[in-house]
Amino acid sequence: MTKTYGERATSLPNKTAQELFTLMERKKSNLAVALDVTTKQEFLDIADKVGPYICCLKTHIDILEDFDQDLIDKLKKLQKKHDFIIFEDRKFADIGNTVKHQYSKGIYKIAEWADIVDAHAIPGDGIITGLKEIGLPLNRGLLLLAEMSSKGNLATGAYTEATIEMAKRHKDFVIGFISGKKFNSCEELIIMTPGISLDISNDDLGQQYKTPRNVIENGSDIIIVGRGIYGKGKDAVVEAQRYRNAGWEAYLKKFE
Ligand code: S5P
Repeated sequence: MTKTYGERATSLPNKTAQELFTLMERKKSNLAVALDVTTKQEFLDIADKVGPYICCLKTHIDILEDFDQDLIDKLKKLQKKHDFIIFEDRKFADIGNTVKHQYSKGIYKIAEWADIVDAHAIPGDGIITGLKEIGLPLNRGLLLLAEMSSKGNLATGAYTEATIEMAKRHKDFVIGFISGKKFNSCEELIIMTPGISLDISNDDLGQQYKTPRNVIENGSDIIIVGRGIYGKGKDAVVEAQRYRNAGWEAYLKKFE
């Protein structure tokens, strides 16, 4: 039988994962916004607008041209105001010792403010062990990229299978996957899916889009939407509501 987000929250070992599923149920939202803008002003403005409708704000902190500590302070205030999880989409991909530093040091100090980060499985288990040393004491969570949305990507077949096995060996810290579908052998893990649009099927740089309905039917838990919400000529509030409703209706359909 399909479990609700709230029911699943109680059985998850990781605190961030529990919090995420609890707040999804509370806010009735499975929408994550991918906030890929390059100035602080735009970033904070859109985050404040979409905040009421999202369960998660996904960042690429290194694309901001005027990044500073004030941005992080303001982001944390918005997180308190609107109640969402912060996911820094850093896509770590190096040996354990290097990713440990990338996660905790440098100018971004990601571990201090991001509840969730993600990593490629390509370096092997050491990448998880390294990130875990920093993240687990802070109750953070990690997603592995088991699949990608872009045309011609190599995260398929045996690579995807090996990524799933790697996640299963680190269930205290790995809370789920970036992928387009649920995997049978680990149904409790969270599936977050990018490449979502209600209007178009691709961009001109290899991105491929599916609808919220498509991916939630395939077992996705959270839809990640970027330009569909704040792209040129869009009203971010209107679009956030539209995607939030589409995501939530697709989720409710599973119980009919
Ligand atoms: O396979 C992937 C994985 C990720 S995390 N494909 C993706 O598009 N992403 C991210 O999702 C990407 O980095 C971007 O931040 C977001 C999609 O943005 P959109 O504007 O195409 O919706």
